[in-house]
Amino acid sequence: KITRLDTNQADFNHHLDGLLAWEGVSDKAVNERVDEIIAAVRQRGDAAVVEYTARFDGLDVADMAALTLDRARLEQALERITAEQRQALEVAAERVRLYHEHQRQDSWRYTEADGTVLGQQVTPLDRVGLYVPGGKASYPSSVLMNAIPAKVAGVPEVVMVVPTPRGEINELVLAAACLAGVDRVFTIGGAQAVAALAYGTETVPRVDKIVGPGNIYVATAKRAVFGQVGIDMIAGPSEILVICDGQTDPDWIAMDLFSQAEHDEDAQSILLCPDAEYLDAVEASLNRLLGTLERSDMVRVSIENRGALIKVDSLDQACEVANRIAPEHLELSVADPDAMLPKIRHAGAIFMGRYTPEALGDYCAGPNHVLPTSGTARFSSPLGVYDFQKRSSVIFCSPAGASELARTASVLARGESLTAHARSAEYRIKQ
Ligand code: HSO
Ligand code: ZN
Repeated sequence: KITRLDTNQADFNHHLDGLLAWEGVSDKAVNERVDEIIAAVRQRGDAAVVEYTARFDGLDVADMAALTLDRARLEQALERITAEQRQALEVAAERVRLYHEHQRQDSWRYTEADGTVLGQQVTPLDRVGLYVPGGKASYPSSVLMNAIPAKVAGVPEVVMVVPTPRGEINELVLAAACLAGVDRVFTIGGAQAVAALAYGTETVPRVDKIVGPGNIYVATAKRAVFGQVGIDMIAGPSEILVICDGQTDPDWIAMDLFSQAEHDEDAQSILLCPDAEYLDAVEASLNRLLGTLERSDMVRVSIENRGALIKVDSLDQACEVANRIAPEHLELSVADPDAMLPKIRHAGAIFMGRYTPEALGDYCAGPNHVLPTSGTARFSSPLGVYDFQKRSSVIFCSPAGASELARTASVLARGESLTAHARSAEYRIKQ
């Protein structure tokens, strides 16, 4: 049974907090294992990666060459999938590319009256590593969402790692990598793959940033190598919050809630609506449709443990609750979503109206599906081109400008007792 709440019940805030609570996993035993693996890869490079791959993925190969796929192999994957799958991947890739083109930041500069030029130079990262999980959570759509923004940013080399337990390769993942412009793939995974990307081995090139989701070993390894390389956010379980005015087909809303629940037993699906009878109708739809799902066992756990149907007083109040939750995905399944939009301050992605289920955004609308989870939409943004670009400040003083600035710098430097700073500036003062 799904949790039912009402914002008017006395202990509502307490219940909501309990529902939202989610501990970012950090496990001492896992930390130790991961540190060991990272140390081994740093010391012994390829040999350690090959050993761990044999042990964890049951892949007995002689060397890293056997775990390397080049562009030709990726193109082969495009030939192996069905024409329908290829076309769908192509449509998605193109739409994601077009959307992200809008995010590209350009360098800028301006010139002051005395001729001094100030600006910002934007450059892409040199090399990015993309982690793709193996097994059930190996999503071709995530390959597109991670690799395309990097390529749009102008990253010359995107290196992907994906574990292939017992040699099982997901051709759709490779085909997506091909379309997204991934340059090289290594069929390795786990903490050993993260370590190889962070420090480099004889075969795996050292990258500047590692992105992409993974299990607890991967997340722990990413945390451990942060600083040596950049990382994206460490994602928590997926979440959806739906605000409905009570006029959308309840089956549609039920399935939208299920679509998050089927990702993970810890995934969270919540519905806010001012109409209690409508909540009854959605609950009936949930109960009727649950058994028809492929992953009904997982969905049931997720819905029963972390799902909720919440009666609110008004759509305005729903917006307030939404801002408190700061959900990863927010559906505004209402007649006039544009009127509500200005009231939403914290959400990773906002899906407007009855015809914009999250699933369309997950695959092919265009915006990124890598979004801030667990309330972090309060301070962070979807993965984007800007995550693969960095900025350098540019300062070009004219002689006249330097002379003026030096007077200010000199005073401040002497105030800090840094006389070399002061004298360095003073040399530029025109006598
Ligand atoms: N909803 C997931 C993304 C995804 N959905 C991939 C399907 N495939 C991110 O929250
Ligand atoms: Zn999804």
